[in-house]
Amino acid sequence: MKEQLSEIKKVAEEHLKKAQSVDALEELRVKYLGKKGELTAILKGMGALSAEERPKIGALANEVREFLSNEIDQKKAEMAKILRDAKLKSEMIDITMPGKKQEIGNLHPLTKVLNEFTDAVIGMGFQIAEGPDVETDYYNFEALNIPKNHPARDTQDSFYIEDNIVLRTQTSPMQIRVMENTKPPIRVIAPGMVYRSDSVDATHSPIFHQIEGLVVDKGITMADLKGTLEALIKSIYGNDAVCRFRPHHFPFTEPSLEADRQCFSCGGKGCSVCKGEGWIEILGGGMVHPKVLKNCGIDPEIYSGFAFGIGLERLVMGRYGINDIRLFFENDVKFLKQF
Ligand code: 2NL
Repeated sequence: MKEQLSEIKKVAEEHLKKAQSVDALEELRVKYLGKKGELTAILKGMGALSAEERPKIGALANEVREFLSNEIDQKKAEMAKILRDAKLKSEMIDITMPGKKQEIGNLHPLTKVLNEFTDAVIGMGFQIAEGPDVETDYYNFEALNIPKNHPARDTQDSFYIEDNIVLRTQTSPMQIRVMENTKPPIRVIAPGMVYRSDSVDATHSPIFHQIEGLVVDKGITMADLKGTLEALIKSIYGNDAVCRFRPHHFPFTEPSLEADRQCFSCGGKGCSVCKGEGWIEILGGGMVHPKVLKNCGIDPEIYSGFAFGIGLERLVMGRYGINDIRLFFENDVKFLKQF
């Protein structure tokens, strides 16, 4: 039995050396130390031994049992450590590596300047009004005192969806809706896309943006219009911007004006930027025509108002020295990234 025990120990040690996994070790534990294991079988057979031999063999068997049990535990722990180390190594993050740069986009130059503009007018007490791009003939033309034979009404100049339905050619229809629904005082800005049947070149696009302003209250005069416009022009172009007003004509305002800004490039002497004029036109405006007020249910004997309209693209072009309106709509990232 002694020989049997040392044989078991020897063979078990060989097996232990060859065991390559935690599972294989567990198998060995069952094989030798389990209920039906080889060592257990010997311990069970000890009844047949003499009283003299029994304690010796018993002690030896326990020694072998202890030895194998310890060996298996130790090897298991070693393997677990190797596995854990390998896992940690494979999951290691080098925190000294430089990070991946996130490409963050930026606002379109039109959006950027429009936001600046709306900030400025909100500071002056205006509210923002937005409305449909597809309008009826009434809101786009009739209510604004644009006569039936006016060239703007021609299908050559405006995009018609149906006889009576047109893509808005200005954002004034929105302001008509505001006047219909609001008792003065009114102070609104209507920014948005407008549509005109122009052929595309460096300064014309069939789609562009307009910002219109409208103020209606008791006692509003041309002086309010001029003061507001001058403050706006300075907030857009800076405090040293010089502007002038000229008489003009629009069907929806009377009297009407256009505002020019002294050429930033030549200071008024005349150059290629201002085409020799010394001045650059930036917006149009005037006192809301009494007929337009009446169309909206506002009594022109009690109330008066002013309105103005600015082309956003032209404003942004002047601001950044952009010489082609098409750049705004081509979505070339090389262009857009610069703002
Ligand atoms: C331009 C400049 C302008 C208006 C827009 C307006 C709106 C209402 C009533 C009266 Cl609801 N006027 N808007 C006035 C003057 C000029 O835009 O060059 N337009 C062709």
